Amino acid sequence: MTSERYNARDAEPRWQRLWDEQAIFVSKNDDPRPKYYVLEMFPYPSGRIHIGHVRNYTLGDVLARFMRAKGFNVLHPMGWDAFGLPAENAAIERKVAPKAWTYDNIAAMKKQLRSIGLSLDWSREIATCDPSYYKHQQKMFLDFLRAGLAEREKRKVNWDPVDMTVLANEQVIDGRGWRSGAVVEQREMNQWVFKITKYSQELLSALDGLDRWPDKVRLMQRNWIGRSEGLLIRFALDAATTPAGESELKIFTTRPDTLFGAKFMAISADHPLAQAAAAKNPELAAFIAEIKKIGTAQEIIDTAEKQGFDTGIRAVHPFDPSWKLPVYVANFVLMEYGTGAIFGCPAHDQRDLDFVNKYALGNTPVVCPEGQDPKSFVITDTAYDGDGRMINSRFLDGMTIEQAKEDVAKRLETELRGNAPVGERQVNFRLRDWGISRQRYWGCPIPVIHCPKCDVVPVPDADLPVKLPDDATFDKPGNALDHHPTWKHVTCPQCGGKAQRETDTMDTFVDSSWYFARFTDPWNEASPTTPAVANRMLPVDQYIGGVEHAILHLLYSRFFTRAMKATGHIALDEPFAGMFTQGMVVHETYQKADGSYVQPAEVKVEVGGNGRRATLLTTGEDIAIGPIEKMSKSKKNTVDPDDIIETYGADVARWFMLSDSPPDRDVIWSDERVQGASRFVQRLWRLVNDAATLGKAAPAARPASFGPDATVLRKAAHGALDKVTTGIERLHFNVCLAHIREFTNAFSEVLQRPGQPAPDLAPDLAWAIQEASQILVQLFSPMMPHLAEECWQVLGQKGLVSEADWPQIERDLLVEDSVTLVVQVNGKKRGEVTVATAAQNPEIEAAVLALDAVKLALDGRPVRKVIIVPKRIVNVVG
Ligand code: ANZ
Ligand code: ZN
Repeated sequence: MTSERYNARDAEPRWQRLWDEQAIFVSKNDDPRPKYYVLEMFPYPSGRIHIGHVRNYTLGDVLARFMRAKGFNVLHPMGWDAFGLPAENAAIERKVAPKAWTYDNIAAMKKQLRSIGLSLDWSREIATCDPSYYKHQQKMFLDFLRAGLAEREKRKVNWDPVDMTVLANEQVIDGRGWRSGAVVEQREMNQWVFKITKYSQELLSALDGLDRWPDKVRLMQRNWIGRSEGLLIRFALDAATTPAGESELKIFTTRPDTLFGAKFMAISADHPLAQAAAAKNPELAAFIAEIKKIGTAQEIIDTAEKQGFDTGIRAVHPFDPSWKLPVYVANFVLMEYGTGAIFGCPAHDQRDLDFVNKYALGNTPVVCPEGQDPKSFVITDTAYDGDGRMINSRFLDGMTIEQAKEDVAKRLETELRGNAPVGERQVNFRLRDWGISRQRYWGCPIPVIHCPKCDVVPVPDADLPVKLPDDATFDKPGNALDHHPTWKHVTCPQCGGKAQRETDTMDTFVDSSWYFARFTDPWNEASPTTPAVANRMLPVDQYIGGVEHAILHLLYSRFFTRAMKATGHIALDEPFAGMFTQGMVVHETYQKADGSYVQPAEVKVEVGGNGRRATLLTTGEDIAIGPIEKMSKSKKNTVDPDDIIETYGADVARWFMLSDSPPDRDVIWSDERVQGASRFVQRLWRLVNDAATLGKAAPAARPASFGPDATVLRKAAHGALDKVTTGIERLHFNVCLAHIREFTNAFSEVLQRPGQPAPDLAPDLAWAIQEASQILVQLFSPMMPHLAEECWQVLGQKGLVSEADWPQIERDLLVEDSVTLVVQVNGKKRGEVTVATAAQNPEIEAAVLALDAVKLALDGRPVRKVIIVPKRIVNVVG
């Protein structure tokens, strides 16, 4: 028996080296076994692994190791999402080249990842900033261009005049650039877009088949795609009131039933009619300039105060030529959705109601909730968007909303003006085409050339990759590719004349939209994928990552897979068969009296009579313990994975991450609990060592029969094996860990029974101990692989536990031999009774009547009847 402590610091690097040398996690594409592809979202090489990464990769690693043991050809690769703005910022602030900065970070983080003991196939490592990767991305861009899936389009963009770049909506904060603080302008610019909207319906419909995705993620995608069924209506305009004799205004509505509640029309500031009216009306022009300042971000538009300007133009109600509606330019109507024009029905739309209340246009309810008296039903501040019957609506009165929608659609569809119908059913999607142009250096160059004669000319395939220049400078704002003295100047591949390269690079979301496919054959230099291999290894069976990527990254990847299919690189639609979104790692915050934050490592927390109290280690001053929040640099509530691994070892960090909460929930980092995990490691180590010594007495052959002690142990072992197996399959890792602890307790109990010194240990028990210790080690090996390897050796096993087959469950041992029944007296629950499964009714009856609770409840009355519902309830009638 050992008294030595398990030394993680010695053991962990040793096993990591061995796994590496023997290349046991490298998967071969020609492996005949069934494949299983586990993927965690690849990291951005910021320079350091954070604790969220440790959680993400540990979750994936448990599954990868388990599936390997189950006999699958597991693909578990890792790479780097390596393009992006931080590298350029480092270049500006620290004068290091983005490439050098990125590769230094990759080296540092790779070392950190190795220290976690992940079962990764590093032979497939890719970095998206490497020309050997982005070359293929450029090839696919050209394929998409030829297939009509990429286009150049004039778009309204957020332009930061100081940083001289286009900003994403998320980078515009209160109308200003997130870095420069400059007021953002709206500009029309030529942008490259991917035609994701060609797949709107398909991307929506296919969500139904993704049954191993979280419902909330599917819902988020559904809402983002935003399908609406409605009616396109051509309103006639009173030509006398229009700026240039315009005669109609097209609107899109999902509520044609509410037409009789219309109070106004509203058009977007970018609508041609608004522009035409503004040309003749300086006040309107000024109003338009003002409202355009708030940017294109949806949230801002949704929350901004509703504002409008009456253009003087009048529209005619489609069911009543004498009914005129004023046409406003309004800040809440977007040009990019529907037709950029609406009719407003304030009683049943909150935005419209806010609007009429501001401009005193009134409202008329046209839908009355069931059970309300139409005469007294009024709307003041809250629009009613629920169900009901039509009122104040002439021929629609009394209909349901659905009936009214149908009636209006039928009437307007068949009514002609000119020779076109006034109404037309239409399906609209919120989803917009994906603008991928970024005016940045550190991204994948878009492989086209602009020629004054030939216009846009694709770079010939043979000239790929279009490589980034290594000698860009970052001493002035704007795009370093554009400033570069020579890079963009080229000859046109078509006419041989002077031409210029495109200096926009691709949105970094493009890089991450196909890396999972590249991993299947990263060695192919000629094409992005080897279709036969990609089709066999994909889809990813289990993808794991943060919910912050639930919309864009996953949607773009789903689009890209379809676009790759359309261009012959792949033959499937959905890249991720299973998706799992993990929770965050959160931690208490600590603040000094002056409000400044201090790090957990600087604080001592004690538990005393008045609860927990914190003091600063250096000065002893009191520290306020603040709320538990997501780990962030600004709140300083971070823990450094390196420190944790250095102090406790990777296995402890892994075990802790898995143990405390379900993987999809947040986990609260707690030093006390990490120490608990550390104690458990030592406990397992002692238990396995003790068991190894006792197990030596086991006979080579399996005993013909087992006594009671051996049977108890074997049941505990196989019960745990069964539960942990299904637990891992369902990703209920915290539950698995609880079962492993339970089994450990049961095992220790058996070993601590007195009177069993090793020499006269019964052979059947010795055999059961040996079996149980092997099962135990295998059960925790996916979570704590280093400790498991060390224990595996102690048990005298040949080879690596990382390569061992998952143990076989003996189902006979899972049959419960006792059942627990609920005991009632006169129908009221009074207790429970546990009896042998085989017990007959008289035996059960006797056990029940012997219960104190039953005697008490009967209170001396005689028993009239005992009703037994097998395996469930016993009811005593008295
Ligand atoms: C009249 C109406 C009455 C409307 C009512 C709603 C409620 P979803 O479901 O998102 O498709 N709309 C149409 N185009 C718009 C635009 N470019 N900018 C802002 N709003 C626009 O929303 C469709 C509804 O949003 C349409 O139906 C229209 O207002 C508005 F009681 O028409 B509705
Ligand atoms: Zn040319």
